[in-house]
Amino acid sequence: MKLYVLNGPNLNMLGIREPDIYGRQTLLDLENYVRQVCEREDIQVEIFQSNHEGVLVDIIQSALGNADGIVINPAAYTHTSVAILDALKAVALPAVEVHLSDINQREEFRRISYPAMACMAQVKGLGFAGYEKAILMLKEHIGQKK
Ligand code: CA2
Repeated sequence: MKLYVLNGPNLNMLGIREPDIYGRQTLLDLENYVRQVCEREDIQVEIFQSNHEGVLVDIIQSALGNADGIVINPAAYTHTSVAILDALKAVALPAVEVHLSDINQREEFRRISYPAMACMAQVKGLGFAGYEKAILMLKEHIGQKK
């Protein structure tokens, strides 16, 4: 089983700014956490971060034939990107959307998610543990289908 884990714009700033919302750990810490979870669960993983919508679309498209599922934190593109929604629909792989913060408890504009419309679940407000939850959900889902 192989998963793609994608992080969207500004998540490379983790641990550098806004620690009250996003904590003090860095993107590298998050990537190491995800690798550790996947190793424990015997899952292959490729991890990406981009600040560019088109690059995220390209990565999602490249998952077709290369991955069994996608964990995605589209960051701010969550609330704007029909392109990311369409890419997820196009590849039709099982996907779970993750947010470090609880987007329902923040500004009104963060309540809408376009990519979530193509995802089997949305996990929010659990910090790094949300990525573990998403990985385990996908493992169970994909395992059932194989
Ligand atoms: O809670 C999440 O994971 C978000 O996807 C994070 C996005 C935000 O736009 C979404 O509404 C919710 C923002 C990522 C920016 O991350 C930063 C980290 C440190 C400093 C500044 C930004």
